[in-house]
Amino acid sequence: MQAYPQRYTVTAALPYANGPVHIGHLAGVYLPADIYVRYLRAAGRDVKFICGSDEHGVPITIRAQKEGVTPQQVVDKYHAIIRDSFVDFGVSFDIYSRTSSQTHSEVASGFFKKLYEEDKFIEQTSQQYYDEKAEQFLADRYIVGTCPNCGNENAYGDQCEKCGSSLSPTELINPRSMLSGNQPVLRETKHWYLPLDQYEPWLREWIVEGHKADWKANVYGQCKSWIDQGLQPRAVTRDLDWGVPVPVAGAEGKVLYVWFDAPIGYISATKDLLPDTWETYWKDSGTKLVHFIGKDNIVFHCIIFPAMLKAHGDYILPDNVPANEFLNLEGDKISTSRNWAVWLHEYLQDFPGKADVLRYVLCANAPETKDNDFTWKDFQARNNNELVANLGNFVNRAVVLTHKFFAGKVPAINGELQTIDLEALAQLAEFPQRIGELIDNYRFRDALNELMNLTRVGNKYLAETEPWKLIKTDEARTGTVLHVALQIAASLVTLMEPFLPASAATLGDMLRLEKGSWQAAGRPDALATGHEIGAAALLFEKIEDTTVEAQVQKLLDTKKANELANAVAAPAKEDVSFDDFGRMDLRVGTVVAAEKVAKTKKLLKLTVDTGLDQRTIVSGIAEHFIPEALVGQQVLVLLNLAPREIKGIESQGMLLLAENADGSLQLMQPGQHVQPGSHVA
Ligand code: B3M
Ligand code: ZN
Repeated sequence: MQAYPQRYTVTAALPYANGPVHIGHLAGVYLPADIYVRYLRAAGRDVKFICGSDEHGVPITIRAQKEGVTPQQVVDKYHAIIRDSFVDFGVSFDIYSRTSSQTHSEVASGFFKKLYEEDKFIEQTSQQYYDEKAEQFLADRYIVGTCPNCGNENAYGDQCEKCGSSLSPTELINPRSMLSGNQPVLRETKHWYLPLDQYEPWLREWIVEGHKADWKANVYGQCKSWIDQGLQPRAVTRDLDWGVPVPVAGAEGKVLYVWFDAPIGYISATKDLLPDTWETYWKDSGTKLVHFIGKDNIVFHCIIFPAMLKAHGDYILPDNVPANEFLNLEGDKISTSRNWAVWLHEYLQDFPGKADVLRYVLCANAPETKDNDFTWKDFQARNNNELVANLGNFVNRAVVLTHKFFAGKVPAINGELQTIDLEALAQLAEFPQRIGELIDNYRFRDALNELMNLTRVGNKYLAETEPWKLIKTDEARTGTVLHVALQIAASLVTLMEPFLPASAATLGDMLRLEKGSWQAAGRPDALATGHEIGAAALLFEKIEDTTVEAQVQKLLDTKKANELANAVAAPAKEDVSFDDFGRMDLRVGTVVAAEKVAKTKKLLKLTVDTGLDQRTIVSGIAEHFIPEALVGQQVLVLLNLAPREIKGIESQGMLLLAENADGSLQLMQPGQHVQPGSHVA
């Protein structure tokens, strides 16, 4: 028997409460964490699953400014949306707390104070960017400029999102303030720094020597390269008015850096959950601490937070940090600002009751070792070919046939089991351990694939024994077959649950079976002979082409909206004199007739009442306007454009139109009815 830790503390990155959560968050962090925890619980281990909203820091205050509300209103709004999404997707936290809580402020403050009193920080006055107009120091994301490494003009003061390099504000070329757009000036300010350089030898030993074998290659690799580059002291305070105040005299107007306070949020949330026993989950060496995060958070969880814990001295260190890579969406990086995402709350509006389908697809295609792509085609294919045709089909056949041939009661085994039965049961017996080991090793995709292999075993067994035919010749043997098939189905109630909790519960109802322990899941006697099962229900249903096409269209619309929003206006033309302009005779006219010009795609022939006359104007707008709809419309006309012949028609003027970046056209019209012939100037 393998020795397991006495208990587990499992954390999932605290999402910033500055926006809803999307499929990238779920695939990268919350789903693997939830699968892990649900499995541990089923295996009878003592585990606490901790999360909450990260409600401090510049991402929140910037959002507040954008929405014109207070930071508190921002976090209240998004905390609720995020919390509900997690509930809806079955992410089974033991607590979902928030860093604006009283407990958190006490714990974070106390943590800082202890380090401060024990002289673990360096105090340093330095020059930092200050916005004179906004009268504020510019922390992190309040400052943007050109990345010195890749030339990205919109790099942040702490990080370039294009090339991923970590920056300090003074490295930016042409820095500008996010508040006023002005060029900031340097001013002196005092801050406290965690001297990471002093922890370098220890970190090297702990990570490079200690965790080379058991941490994921992507995580280990990032840590090693950080350490190899040499660690610098890192400021843990900021000049901001939103956050946990620095609990030291002379630090007015300063708060803890969000990346100092947020990971302590794991501790304070545990304290909220277990006011009396939280310390065992953080200080007892029998506890295994595991952080689930996305790859952009690796340095904070593997280097900075461990150094903080080490400096404090009372705490255990993470045993593992199984960070995932990124999930892309239809070939493009998921982006909140570009609205290039599938938002969890919106998904459930479009696919009510189908949280498990998304869980399945995101786990089957999880970015465990490299960035991966989510596409709606793949979503549909996995649902239809794997969930419906494999898992759902197996369960459905076993349950429906039991109702049909044996009045919904588990039939007895009649006579000796045959080789084919024994083989199926022997295979069944191996799955719990096989799937469990993969989950224990953070290999969730492989674990899910094994679960599907078990349903393949079930389907193959039914395909080979053909109970639907066998019943005509041998009812007793048919009973044996369905008995065996039902045992496989019964094991799924437990083995599916970490991945597909809602469907596992539905299957449990169908079989009238409570989920059991992980270890017992492969046994051949989960359902006793004579046990009456419940009605068959559909676990999964086919997703049609039109449904996924609508989702793809939604993304295309987003792309188009982004292009329009980002379109740059064409450069200005050369100056013209007032006299030149004055020579143009611009008038208001009314369209009195309109028709397509025969044998052309683009041309319309319009008759316009100009107040002086009724004249013909040929205009290349046939792809944008229906002729009938133009009749009666007022338009602006350049009257004295020299007449020219177009397709044999003399055009005597020109209509004024505005052209959008996407090429669509809009008539220029007076806001109210104007007498035809009125001058425009
Ligand atoms: N809120 C960053 C993020 O959402 C941050 C994680 C904190 S975990 C302590 O990516
Ligand atoms: Zn860059």
